[in-house]
Amino acid sequence: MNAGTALLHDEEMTKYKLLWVDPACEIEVPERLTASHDALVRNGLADRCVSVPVREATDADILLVHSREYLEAVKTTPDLTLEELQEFTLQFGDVYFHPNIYRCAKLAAGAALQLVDSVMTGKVRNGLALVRPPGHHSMHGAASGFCVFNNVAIAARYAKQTHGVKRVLIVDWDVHHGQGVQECFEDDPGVLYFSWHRYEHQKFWPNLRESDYDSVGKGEGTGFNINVPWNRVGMKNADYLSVFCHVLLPVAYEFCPDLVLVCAGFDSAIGDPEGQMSAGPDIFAHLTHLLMNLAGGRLCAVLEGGYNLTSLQQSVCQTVQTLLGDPAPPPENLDGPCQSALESLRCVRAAHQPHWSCLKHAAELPSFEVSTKRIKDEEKSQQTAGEPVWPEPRKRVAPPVRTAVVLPDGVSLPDGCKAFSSLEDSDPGGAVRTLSSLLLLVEKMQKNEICSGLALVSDVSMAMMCVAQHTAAVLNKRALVVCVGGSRLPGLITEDGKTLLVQMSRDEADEQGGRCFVPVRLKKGCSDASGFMQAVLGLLLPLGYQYDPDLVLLVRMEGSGVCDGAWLQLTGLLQGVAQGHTLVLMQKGEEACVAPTASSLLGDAAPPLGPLDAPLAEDVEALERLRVRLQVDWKLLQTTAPETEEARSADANLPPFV
Ligand code: X5A
Ligand code: ZN
Repeated sequence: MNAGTALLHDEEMTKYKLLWVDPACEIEVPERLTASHDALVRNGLADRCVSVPVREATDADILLVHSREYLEAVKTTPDLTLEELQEFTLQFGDVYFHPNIYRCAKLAAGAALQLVDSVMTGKVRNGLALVRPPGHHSMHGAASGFCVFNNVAIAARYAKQTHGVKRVLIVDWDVHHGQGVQECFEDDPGVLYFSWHRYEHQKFWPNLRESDYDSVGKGEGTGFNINVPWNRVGMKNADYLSVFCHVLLPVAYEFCPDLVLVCAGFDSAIGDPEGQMSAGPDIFAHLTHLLMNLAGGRLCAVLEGGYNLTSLQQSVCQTVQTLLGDPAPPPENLDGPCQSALESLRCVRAAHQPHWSCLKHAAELPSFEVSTKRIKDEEKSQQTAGEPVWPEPRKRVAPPVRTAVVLPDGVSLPDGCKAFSSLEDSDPGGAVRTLSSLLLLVEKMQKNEICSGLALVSDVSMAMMCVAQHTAAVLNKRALVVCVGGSRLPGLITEDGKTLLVQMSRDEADEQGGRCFVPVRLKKGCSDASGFMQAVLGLLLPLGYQYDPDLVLLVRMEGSGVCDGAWLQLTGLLQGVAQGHTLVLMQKGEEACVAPTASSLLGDAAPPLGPLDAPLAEDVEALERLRVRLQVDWKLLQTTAPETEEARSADANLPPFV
């Protein structure tokens, strides 16, 4: 079972604040930390975490990233007078100093290091460090944007040096560009830095040319820096998810990190005065979940920004509850990405197309000028829309039973699972009993009494058909049926829109599919992990998110050929939809797969797949054709904006918060 979630917090880090008037800095307040921590306590989440003490970063730790001169300069600040502090602050941008900030900055960086130690030694699986000051803006020789030491950059260097980590992925979902992190690792192929950020064609702070999509890294590190500029405010859940599915995740899986660090800023959530975005706090459950099967689950999140205290605490709770392994809530308001997001998506994919084989088929840079007319449109729509309001996220209740299994006699019960059966005596182990157990299991999943299920059956196609029909016709619920392997399927799936069937299998007869049937045909079937993952990340996940099913029925056909690693990634990732209500059906004879699948359903991370090779060119082309055909109905599959003037100005007519 998963080894727990660390929470790092120390009241000392609330003990500095802005001592003079500076409108640019007044939002960075001690209450950011107290509100976040109080919310975790109030929701019973802090108690479920392993509390890890914070320490001060040493000079040697800080010098991993910063210059000696800068460190020595910061060391003088505790003894400065108020006037001298103000004077000292003036040499940097959008930051303030305080007599106690040096101490807090050492604790913030030290907290990140303690978290890395806890995760790398296996004391915990993952964790969150609640820290102030934040870190991602601070540079080799300068403070910036409320940041003094670059907590996450120091943690990445430290992980490489102390724990022999070879590849670190840094995901910066803060709404600002972590230019300090970019600067630090620009030429380092061992650290893949991903950042999305409000940019507005360089009109938003820190207003840097090098925050744009075409800064892809330098020298050896070319391709290992990914910037996604948001050129409009008001980005929503769909915009964020589509960038994860079509850029970050494919590249991250190809890179195969040993450790994931998150610059966890929550100013990218709705209500934040800096970000002005419209993604709900619930999106952080999904962003977190989608990263939790990388690096064997080794994920360290470190707080960066987040200035609306309500939005901040809700987002922090969503993140921690997901780290703890609770199923994610259904994502709200998933329409398609907006035109501006699609334009950014296309640019990023085009810029990285030479560097990542998962992007080999990405469209080229748009032929039109990306910025000129757009800026005028944006100026028009920058009227203030008032404070956005959003509902408080629903309380996420984990069902009393996590994973129930229906197994034939003689197959041992995997640790942590509950044996499940509909009847106590008649026909034990028989086909009828197995089926009635499955139907009852699905009903209990829909009542949220059981989260997920696993069954080993003698006729997997028949079981799939029965469960799918029952779910649609009797329970009146929507099922996403994912069929791994197998040949041509009987016409089982109803055309009532209650069932969406995706079949991933070997290239066979040319089948068109339809609205309810998506045949994903791969040359080598499911045995090629690269092609398989490409299909899962770029096609199946966005489809699943957009379809928003009540149940995922994951069917492993006999002789599917899927490799264990890819199968477990699929099982893990799919639990992000349908609130983790996944029922896995496997054919008798696949006993060896029961325990690892059960472990994934229980919330354990899948083992890393290893760096992925390039998928077969024909598979890439086939998937691309399928994506293009389906994107008409499923907008989350879009990766480019239509190049018409009409479509391009569509966003500008929307009020900022919809
Ligand atoms: C960590 C962070 C924001 C700085 C904004 C300056 N910094 N205008 O979110
Ligand atoms: Zn920020």
